[in-house]
Amino acid sequence: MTAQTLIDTAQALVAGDKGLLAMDESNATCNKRFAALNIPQTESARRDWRELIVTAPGLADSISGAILFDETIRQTTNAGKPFAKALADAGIIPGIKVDMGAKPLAGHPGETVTEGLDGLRERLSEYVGMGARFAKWRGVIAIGDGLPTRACIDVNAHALARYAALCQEAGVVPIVEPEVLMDGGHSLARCAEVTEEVLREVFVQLNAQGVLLEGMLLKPNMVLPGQGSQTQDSVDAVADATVTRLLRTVPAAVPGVAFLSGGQSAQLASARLNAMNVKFKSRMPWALTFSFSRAVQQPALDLWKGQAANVAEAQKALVFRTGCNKAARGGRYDAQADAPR
Ligand code: 5MM
Repeated sequence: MTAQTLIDTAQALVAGDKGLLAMDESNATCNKRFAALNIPQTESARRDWRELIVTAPGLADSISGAILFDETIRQTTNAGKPFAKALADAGIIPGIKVDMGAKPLAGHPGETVTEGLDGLRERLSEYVGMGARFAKWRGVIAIGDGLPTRACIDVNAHALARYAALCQEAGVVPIVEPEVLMDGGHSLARCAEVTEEVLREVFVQLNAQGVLLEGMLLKPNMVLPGQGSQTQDSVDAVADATVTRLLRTVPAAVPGVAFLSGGQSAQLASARLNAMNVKFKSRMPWALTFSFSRAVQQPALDLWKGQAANVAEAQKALVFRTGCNKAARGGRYDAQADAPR
């Protein structure tokens, strides 16, 4: 596998004002979202939901790649076509979440380290055989009293870099996702400080492991005040803080930065992405796009409710949201025309 293959895939994932669709919820997370809407928490219901997404008419107009979960990449449409093939046939690059989840970090209460490096080389080879061309691994950093610790930042950055190197060895573009959580009452400034420290360490480790920066994508959090903070800063303040920290830490060789949504409302996530692209387009060396899960899926899930009769309406809502984010990437999102926040 040549470096050029990695570069070509990474470029294709950020081409044409499109973004990525994160549909890689583990069964536990997917079931939690279903339970809130009284949708049965079964493999069959999860398959139905993923079929609704993958077959949504027009999805490929705004989505370049979709991240699947292990269960999903082994499932098929009702017509018997593997989901990865259905995506590829629609012009969407199939990807796969390969981490095995964030587990308690020994000796560090309230912190986690993401596991899944053991056997990853073999798993990547199997996923490549199923059509995956890119992958994702999420490290989780919490802000709190005395948190995050350096130990937590270091182990998660190290694991992200080892994962990324293994992906590139397999010809798979790694999406490197260090998520600083928005849980808590911290300020925007504190999130900015932690996000910068985390990103700095992630790129130290990526360089130490020899990861080809041109053949990867970064999936960070936006810099936000904690959900419980009294002060909820303006869209412009979030845009300024986020891009300032990214410009300080993310090398220009990285082709794209694709945000996670992290629990923001669908409309705020779009408005903030739009503001960044409006204000900073000429200063950013990388494409600035989206890799949202909740901020694109939730409105559609609320409409679907597990009912076949609601599929078409839910698909429209999903494609409407991905379209809003495509517009935001191009700095053309019309917040007034979108639903109230
Ligand atoms: C889809 O959720 C992913 C994590 O799932 P698990 O916790 O079940 O393993 C997550 O990595 C997601 O891809 C990103 O955080 C983006 O999702 P949001 O909802 O933050 O945009």
